[in-house]
Amino acid sequence: MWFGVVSLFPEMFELARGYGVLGRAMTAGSVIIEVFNPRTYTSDRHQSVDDRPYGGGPGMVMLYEPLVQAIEAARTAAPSEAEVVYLSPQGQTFTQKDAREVSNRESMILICGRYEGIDQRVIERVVDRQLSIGDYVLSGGELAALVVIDAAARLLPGTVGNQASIIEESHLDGLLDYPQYTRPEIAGGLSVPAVLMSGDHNAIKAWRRDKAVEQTYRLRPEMLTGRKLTEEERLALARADLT
Ligand code: 9WO
Repeated sequence: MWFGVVSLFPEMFELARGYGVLGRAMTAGSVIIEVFNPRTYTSDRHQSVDDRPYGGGPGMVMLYEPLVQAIEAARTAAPSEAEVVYLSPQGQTFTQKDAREVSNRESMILICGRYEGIDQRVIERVVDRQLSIGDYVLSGGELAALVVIDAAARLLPGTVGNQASIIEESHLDGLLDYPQYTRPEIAGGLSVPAVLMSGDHNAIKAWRRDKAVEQTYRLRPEMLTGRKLTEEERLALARADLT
């Protein structure tokens, strides 16, 4: 998948190449990140990319022209028509469903703002959609863009470690993960649940599904109240004495 990223800090995306699943996907070429720096598209002697806000107030606002030219360059370089997404706290919250949807695309353009934001006319003229990764303010959109790229990259077929864990994960869709254990058998005075040592794969599967439902109910009940429970989930909660 191809990501065109518009950012004043291209090095932040090169860093990703060095680490883990996303790094390997970049090295293997299944994820291509091409950065377009608005600084390249300035016309004044100081290569200005920002200016003071009309109406006054603190900080600076990213200029329309360099930003739109960088976005146009990204559009031209994209292998297919790409949606233009602005990472901002004003967007809808990015979810696992969005990650899956992004991973099914061939290309996407991500705009990373800096300073106090970008000229509103960029949003009106070229941005298709705003996405937020959560309700907090960062110092720029780059880390949010990397979150979107990372979440989509690990879902791409051929990404190392992909298949088995992704299938397992989508099987327990909308639920938190079940508890995991590894050696030794006793750690901190706590034993591994006996069922996991039993070798009974059906019992292990059932236990994990029960625990996923139970953990979700206990830790993030709103993830369940937002939708209808499946019969399996209702039974799991009953077994845990939670309903
Ligand atoms: C700064 C600011 C200062 C005074 C009054 C209002 C203000 N708003 C902002 C602001 O939102 N700055 C943003 C910094 C401008 C766009 C890039 N920045 C950003 C993106 N911060 N946080 C995000 C972000 C993106 C996606 N998901 C969560 C947060």
